[in-house]
Amino acid sequence: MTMLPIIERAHRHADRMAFWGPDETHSYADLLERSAGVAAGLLAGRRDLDEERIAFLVPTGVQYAAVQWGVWRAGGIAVPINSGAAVPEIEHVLENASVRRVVASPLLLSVLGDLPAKLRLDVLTPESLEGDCALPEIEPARRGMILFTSGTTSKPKGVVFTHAMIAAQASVLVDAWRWQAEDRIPLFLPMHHLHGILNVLTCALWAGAAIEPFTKFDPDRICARVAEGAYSVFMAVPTIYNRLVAWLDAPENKHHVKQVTGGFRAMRLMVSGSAALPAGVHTDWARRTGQQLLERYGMTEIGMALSNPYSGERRAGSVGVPLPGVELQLVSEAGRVVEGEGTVGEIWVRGETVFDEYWNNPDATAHSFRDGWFKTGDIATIERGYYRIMGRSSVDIIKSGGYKLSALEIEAVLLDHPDILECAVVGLADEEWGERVAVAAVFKGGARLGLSELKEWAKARLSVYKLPRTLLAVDTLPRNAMGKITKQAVKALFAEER
Ligand code: MLC
Ligand code: AMP
Repeated sequence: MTMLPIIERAHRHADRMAFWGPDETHSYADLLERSAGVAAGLLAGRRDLDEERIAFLVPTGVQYAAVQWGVWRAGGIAVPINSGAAVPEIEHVLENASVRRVVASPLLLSVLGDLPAKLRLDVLTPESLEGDCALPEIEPARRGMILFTSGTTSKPKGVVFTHAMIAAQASVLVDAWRWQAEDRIPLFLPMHHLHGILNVLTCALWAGAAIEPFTKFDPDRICARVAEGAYSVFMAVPTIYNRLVAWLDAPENKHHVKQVTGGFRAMRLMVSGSAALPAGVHTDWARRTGQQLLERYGMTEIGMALSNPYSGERRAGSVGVPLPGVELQLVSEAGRVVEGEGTVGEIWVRGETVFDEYWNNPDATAHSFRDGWFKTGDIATIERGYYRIMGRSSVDIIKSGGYKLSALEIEAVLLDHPDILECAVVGLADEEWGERVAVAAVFKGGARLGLSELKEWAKARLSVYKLPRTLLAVDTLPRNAMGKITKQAVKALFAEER
């Protein structure tokens, strides 16, 4: 019988610990049993979910993994929901993926707002899903997960993961970064994006390692556990490394710094990714902890593509070389493959880790590929054998706190505000967040709206990380000869203001 590779591997690790926390631990056997129960509960007498999309809203931990695996084992497609999302954002996800059933922990149920009634959803709790039945065979080509990601279209698109893709992405990282069953890792990243779901959760469980779950990144709690030597591997976005540096510098923590830096020093591996790690943070972290952060580059659509080496030079400001099995080329604006060092080009990728389609969006899918290569929109060059990310081809994509945001999505929401006539959203460089969301707005009539008022209004429509952080009232927006708003000129307006 064909069994999903991660399930097959979990059987081999049955007695090992998969999750642990202050009050409870869960073995792989426990996870297998729970996920079989979830699968049986979802099947409810059917033989196979046949790629039914099951959305879920479950806090990080054994229950999250049990629901994800339960959906997989029943033949469904798992659609994780951002527990910090605004109701209209969740509505978009549920409608786009034609979701009819949502598994929600009672504590997170309120996040759905009025959607259960409005969309006639069947809402199930993880605890209610149990049973014992024969589970279907799942072929590698079967689709297993959809992650929604922003891009150059206004609304987020669903990246479809087949089981083959998930297996390829996990196995390449487990090998490259030498995951071992003895590894222990904290998981505090959001569980609706690739970094937390694949690089941490799936890789750890693939390797038979143990995870300590947290519902969010809390530096006090994490540093206390680091000081106790709880972890061997650590993965985070650059904003989190900034936060850790700030924590170590805070006068109130000065008596704990030695133990905490000692805990970091003792780790086997510390990784940074999802956004550019400033070279200064890399060197500062090495000075404080002796750890050379391993920076890598990836994307929801392609998994991890470039990585500094596990053994060998981990260079500050660089993202290393293609991971095994990843084919990568740099392509100039004229569409020619760039050869040699020092010339910039867009990163195009192909290979087993690369996705095939956006859910229910053949146009966006077709637009993203050329001759079988996925066009990432990221610009890079090669310097002394290592790739360096130089920026993005679209000014409408913003990376803030490791989240990818679409300026167009935020603009579309802000334009619904009764006082806003027109607006332009841009990302401004920010030491803490990488970039922060800034909006230049032309108000209607004599209206004058403050930033906090605008944020308060937008909160019901956008996740917290998409909210405007800077607001500039302007009389007109800068336009080119064709009448199109020029975002570079909008950025210049903010620079003048400072
Ligand atoms: C929150 N705040 C922001 C903000 N987000 N301010 C500016 N810009 C942002 N983006 C503000 C809030 O309004 C609040 O302000 C304060 O910060 C704390 O908010 P919070 O929600 O509690 O934030 P916090 O939990 O501290 O979150 C910071 C974070 C989080 C860095 C831990 O953003 C995070 O987990 N990011 C990781 C995202 C991720 O996993 N991306 C991977 C995508 S996959 P106030 O005034 O109310 O205090 C991918 C592929 C790959 O990229 O390669 O990995
Ligand atoms: P997402 O769409 O959320 O998966 O985000 C993927 C994007 O994050 C990529 O297209 C890059 O722009 C960015 N990214 C990921 N890792 C890095 C890195 N190490 N350096 C710079 N940008 C990165």
